[in-house]
Amino acid sequence: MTADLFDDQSPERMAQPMAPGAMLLHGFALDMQASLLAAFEEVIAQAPLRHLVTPGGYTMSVAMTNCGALGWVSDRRGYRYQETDPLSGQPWPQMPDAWRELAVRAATEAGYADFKPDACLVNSYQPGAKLSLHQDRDEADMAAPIVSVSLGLPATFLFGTERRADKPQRYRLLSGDVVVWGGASRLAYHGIAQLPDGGHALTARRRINLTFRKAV
Ligand code: MD3
Ligand code: FE
Repeated sequence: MTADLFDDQSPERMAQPMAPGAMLLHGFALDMQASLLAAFEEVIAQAPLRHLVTPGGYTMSVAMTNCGALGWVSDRRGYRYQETDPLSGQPWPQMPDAWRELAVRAATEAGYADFKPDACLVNSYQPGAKLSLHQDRDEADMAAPIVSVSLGLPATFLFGTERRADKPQRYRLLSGDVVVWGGASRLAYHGIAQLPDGGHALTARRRINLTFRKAV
């Protein structure tokens, strides 16, 4: 038994290819969870979590907010990125440096050099919340990947293909997992299955997901 068994080749820190262009970095953010969550509290103090309404008139079960130069919003008029929080009319909170640095490191690890995220969509799931299968196609530059960081309660991630009808694969995402989606996976349909009840030492009855994007 040697110490290097527990370095970055150990199962806890394994890089798992999910599909061409998509990489699951198990536990990549494990040792940063507490500081990431402290910054989360600062972000939501400035731009509170809220349940957006879809263009079709449904209220989303996932609560959302943003930080960075741009934020993703939905309302009866459509989906878009904008520079201000519609609740306050003010710019979104700054993206915490530690968040941006983590996202850039993960993108680099997955083979995407020079990732320059300008938006971070923050999703908060309580038990019962889900995110139906969808594509992320509101970003201008589809060459840039999306990086997601999972914190708190585990979730089942549904990962399909570019065709909505294809049956999605299921992956368990745990607190501290980071996923990078780009290339051939950038326009894959994906979603989160309804969150089961549970408790987590750091987030209680909640799953937080940070998604880093290059919106413009
Ligand atoms: C795969 N969020 O915010 S993150 C979203 O866990 C979103 O909150 C989910 O889907 C969550 O849009 C999943 C993972 C994710 C984000 C973007 C993707 C997966 C993706 C874009 C293309 C393919
Ligand atoms: Fe998405």
